[in-house]
Parts: sequence; structure tokens; C-alpha cells
Amino acid sequence: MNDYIQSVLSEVRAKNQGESEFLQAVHEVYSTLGPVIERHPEYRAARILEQMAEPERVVIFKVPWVDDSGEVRVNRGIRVQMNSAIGPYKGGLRFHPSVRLGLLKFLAFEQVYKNALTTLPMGGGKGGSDFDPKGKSDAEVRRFCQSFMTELYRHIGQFSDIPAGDIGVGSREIGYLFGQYKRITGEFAAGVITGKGHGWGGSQIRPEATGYGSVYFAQEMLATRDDSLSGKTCLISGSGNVAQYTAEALIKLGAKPVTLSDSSGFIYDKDGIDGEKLAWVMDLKNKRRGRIAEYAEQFPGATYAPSGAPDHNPLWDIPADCAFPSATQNEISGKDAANLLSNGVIAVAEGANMPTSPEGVELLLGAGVLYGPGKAANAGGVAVSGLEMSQASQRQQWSREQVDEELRGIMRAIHEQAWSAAQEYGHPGNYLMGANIAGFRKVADAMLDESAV
Ligand code: NDP
Ligand code: 2IT
Repeated sequence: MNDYIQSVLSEVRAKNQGESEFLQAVHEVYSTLGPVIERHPEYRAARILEQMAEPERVVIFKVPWVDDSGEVRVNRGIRVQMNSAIGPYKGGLRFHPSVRLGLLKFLAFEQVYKNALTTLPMGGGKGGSDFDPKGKSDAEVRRFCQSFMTELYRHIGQFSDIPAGDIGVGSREIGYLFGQYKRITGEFAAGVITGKGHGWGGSQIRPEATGYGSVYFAQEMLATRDDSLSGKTCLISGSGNVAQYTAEALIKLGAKPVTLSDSSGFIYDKDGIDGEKLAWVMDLKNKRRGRIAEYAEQFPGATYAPSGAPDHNPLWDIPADCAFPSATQNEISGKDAANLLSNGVIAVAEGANMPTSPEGVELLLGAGVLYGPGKAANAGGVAVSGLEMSQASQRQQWSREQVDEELRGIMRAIHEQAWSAAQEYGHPGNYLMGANIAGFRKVADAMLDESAV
């Protein structure tokens, strides 16, 4: 690696000690930028790498709320406003007990490059709370969301920062958050938050967009090898928003998804998860809020197993052609990647953010399989969020077909940018390098144009 990049990385390490996911994300991007920095000394002169590793602003606030037994609870709320060079901050909110500043900085950092790749004018941000919606009543979730927005509202806006969902924040939470924003401001600002319901300013296809998008990205990658998803056996992790619509898109294209998981374990259905079984899963997860283990009781052909050790998830041992990690960060260890490869996997499309550990990424790239990194493969969600913002500005709603067609076009464009940048900078077929370089150059050039100092 280039000396300058090494020195930036050691400075970033020293300044952000203990923020392991953030350091991992910065290392992953910056270690691929050597050829760009050599060709463009202007980025180094303006200290673009140093600037991009520093959030423009972080807001941290308390979120007090009252549980059903009348006890006062206090959580922490955070919004990381990472980079606004090409547009207002845009990115989701995560509600999960593991949420810390460093975790959100990693997600906000990834979001900057991802949003640049979508072709739409969106900067990067991310936020959330260590609140755990699991096991909470609807009323508790509502009171928490209202308290969270009571502080957040003053830091967001359709021209400044536009939140959306992520882990633990789905249509229910977006509804409560938007309702509170409206109550406080007295404005129906449809452009201030995305992922809203169709009946109240949301976009068609937004719930589907991340999962569909990662499948469309996999199609694009396979097409470069004259292959397709038809008939392919596919592993999916997670059983939330991204996993559900990944399964739906795969089924439509004639592929055979055989696994789903949650944080307790995974199910393997060797006969394939079909439309009917998926509808049952959607009801289980989105309405009854149950555990994926119940699938194996409902469909006797399927088996359930608890998740393995932290460095080994047996889900990735199941023989398959393609893998769609769609749960969380670092869910594919080096060992898991080795298992995928020894079972002959040919494509991995990351629905989750940074689901593959650095050791895993190295193995996948080394083996020459089609590896679609999250910032490219899962960009469909934020892309349709961008289209929701366009519709809000126009005060119009586009049809399902129109949004789906736009989404396909955007995923093609992301693939094309990653493919071309990898080629241009001497690493053909390496989508990780291509996506990092294409995203970086767009943001870095805007920073220079706007005068980065
Ligand atoms: P959901 O909350 O809808 O679902 C998350 C799923 O992942 C659940 O099945 C959950 O299981 C599982 N999961 C969460 N944390 C862990 C963990 N630590 N270990 C094992 N399993 C876990 O979230 P989404 O589907 O929206 O998000 C999934 C991934 O996709 C995340 O990485 C997110 O950042 C990324 N993403 C989401 C986008 C979106 O539009 N929603 C857009 C782009 C990326 P359990 O219920 O047991 O916690
Ligand atoms: O990680 C992501 O891209 C998201 N959670 C979606 C963000 C958004 O603003 O739609």
C-alpha cells in the first residue's frame, strides 16, 4: 500500500480508538485507493482522505421514555452527518442494542460512497439508538420513537438531512417518527424522511428496493459471464426487510432460495422457499414478530439450527451457487468464506452493510468469484429513497412499474461504474475496487469544486 495512505490510516486509527467497525470500513476503502492517489495528486494536496474520515457533524442526545409498567427508561440517540459534498445527508436509522458511535460512523462512511454510486444527489449520514425494539409493545415503540424525534427533528430537513430505516426500523417505526415530526413542526414535509407508507407520501417499491436491487446487481454480475440466476441455489441470511425481498426477487427469477436466519439461528429448506412459504415468513416477521425457528415447525421438510460460534456460521456451509448475506456486519468470517468457496459458490451479493470480514473478502477476491460489495449491491434501497424524495418534491406518485424500472436502471448504472473504474485503474472484475474508486472520485471531485478548505 502507498506510504501516504498508510500514514492516513495510522492517523485514523489513533484518532478513533476502539471504533473497530469504523476502522475496518475506512481501511477497506482507503486500501483500494492507491492507484487513484497516484494519478490525482490534487486529492492528497487537499487532504481529501483525512477529511472524508471525519464526520462533518455528530449529534448525540438522550431519549427518555416510559415503559408499559410506568418505569422511566433512557436510551442514547445519535445522528452522524458524514459528508454533504454531493447532496444533503441521507441514510437510515438503526435501533439495536449494539448501536454505538463507532458503529454508526462505519455505516455513515459506507453510505457516502454508496449514495454517490446511485447517480442521485445524496450525501451520506446514519443514525440510531441502542434501543432494542425486540420484545417491546407497540405502545412502547411508539413512545420511544416520539421521544427520539422530539430531539432529532431540529437536526433534519428535506434540504439538510433525510433519515430512513435500517435494522430495527421498519414501516411501523417510520410511521411513528414521521407522525411526531409532523406534530412538532406542523408541516407535512414528505421529503424529510423516506420509507413512508404508500398512502402517505411513500414510494412504491421502497420496501422491496434493497432486496430486489441486490438481486438485480447479482444478475448484472452473472451476465458478464453469460450466466443467470435461473435454477441457481441461493443462501440468504437474515429474515428482515432485505432478506425477505431478496427471496421474493430470486423466486420470481426462477432461482431457489434455501435458507433464512435471525440472530438465534437459521432454517434450511432443501426444497426451496417458495412464494407461499415466503408469505408465511413475512407474516411471522412483520406482524407476529416471531422467531425464524418456527419455520421448521410449520414446514416439516425444513430444518432449524442455532447460529454457530462467532467465527463460524453453519448457514454458509450449505452447498449453493450464490450467497446473499442480508443480516448484519461481519457475518461471513474467513472460515465461512472458505466454506462457501469449497462448496463452489460463484457469486456473493451483499445485501447487508459490510457483512464479509476482511479475511473473507480477501479469500473471495483471491478466488475470482463474482463479489458485489454492499456499497454497490445494496444501494437499491437508498436509491429508491432518493426517488421517494423526487416524488415528494413533485407532489406526485409514480407507478410500481415505473419505480421498478428506474431501480433496474440504477443498479445497471452502479454495476457499470464499478466495472469501468476497476478496468480503468488496472483491476478488471474487482467490484470492490471499482465501487470504492467510482464513489470516492465523485465525492472527492465535488469537495475540490466546493473548495474543501
Ligand atoms: P431488519 O431489522 O428488517 O432485519 C435484520 C435481520 O438481520 C433480522 O433477521 C435480524 O435478526 C438479523 N440480525 C440483525 N442483527 C443481527 C446480528 N447481530 N446477528 C445475527 N443476525 C442479526 O433489517 P434490514 O433487513 O433492513 O437490514 C439488514 C441489513 O441490510 C443491515 O446490514 C442493513 O444495514 C442493511 N441494509 C438495509 C437497507 C434497508 O433499506 N433496510 C438498505 C441497505 C442495507 P433478529 O430479528 O434476531 O435481530
Ligand atoms: O444502509 C442503507 O443504505 C439504508 N439503510 C437505507 C438508507 C436510506 O436512506 O434509504
